[in-house]
Amino acid sequence: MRKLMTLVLALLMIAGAAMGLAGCKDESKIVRVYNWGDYIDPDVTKDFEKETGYTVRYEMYETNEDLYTKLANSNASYDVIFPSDYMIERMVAEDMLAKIDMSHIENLKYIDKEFLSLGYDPNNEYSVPYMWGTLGILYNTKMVDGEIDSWSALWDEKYAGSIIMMYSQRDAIGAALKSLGYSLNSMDDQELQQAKDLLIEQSPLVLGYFMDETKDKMIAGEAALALVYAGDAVYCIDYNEDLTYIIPKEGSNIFYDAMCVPKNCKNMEGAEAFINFMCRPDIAARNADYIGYSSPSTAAREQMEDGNNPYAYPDLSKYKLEIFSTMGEKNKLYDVIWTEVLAKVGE
Ligand code: N2P
Repeated sequence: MRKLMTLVLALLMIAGAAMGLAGCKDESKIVRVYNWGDYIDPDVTKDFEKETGYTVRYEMYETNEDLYTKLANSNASYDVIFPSDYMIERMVAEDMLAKIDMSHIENLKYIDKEFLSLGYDPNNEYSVPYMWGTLGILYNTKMVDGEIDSWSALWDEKYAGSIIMMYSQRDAIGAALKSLGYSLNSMDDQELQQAKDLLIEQSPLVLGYFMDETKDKMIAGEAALALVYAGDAVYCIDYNEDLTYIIPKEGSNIFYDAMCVPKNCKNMEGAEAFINFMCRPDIAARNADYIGYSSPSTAAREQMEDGNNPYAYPDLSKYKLEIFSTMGEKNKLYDVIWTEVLAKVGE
């Protein structure tokens, strides 16, 4: 009996050791990536794993503010994140990002110079451009009377229940500010108050505030108009030819999303390998073709099926476009306005 028990114990120990080995991967071979939803060709991460031997742990967020909150208020650690311009500016100011050794990003040479050293990272130390785009209105030409060219369409009572707003505070408040003729970066309390009132006034007309679900709803014809990023418009128009996209005449936002490394990353080498891979023209081309957003790499665009899509690559000189900058002291006011607006939509 004792012999049998010794054997069982020995077997248990071997099994335990094997499980331990399987459960505990070499940390230096793991790259933790935190990206927006629907913002990559999933096969690209698989190819990265095959080519480099790294394992990608991939998680997604919906907005810049969700990303910020996760990083600022939890112990979560990621190696690569994808904030937009104004959020990069805020994270640099709050010492949340690590400098990237750009000499390790060999494929940075394929990124067009005009996308480097922009205002949010003037010395090009913290960010590597990923995608860019504009904010505008996607609408269904069969559900809307005539052509639309103004933000006011999102406040038109004719379309009550058929208007989708974006679940993103800067974009929603930005659309309201622009339709009032103000800057997207207004720090004026009264202007911000008016923008809030305008969103509250609009709330009975709104089908909902959505992010990635907007695409399915617009493709299915469930709403007539939606506040979207151009990349999502490109994706939807591909599936439903009744849809079209405009940048309103009052002006709008142009955004730049880039790859960054949080200060508490655990694998800088893996982060650099991932970022470098994403800049390789064939990989950048596959990503941009898959998601519909605009690539900052001419070398990638030359390899794309949709590298000259008119909605993704408009003549920018025709539009009044502003880049978001961080709000500093006014970030709290934005949060308050946002909570009040969302509470009204739920009513
Ligand atoms: C993709 C979101 C893209 C982010 N679902 C635009 N800044």
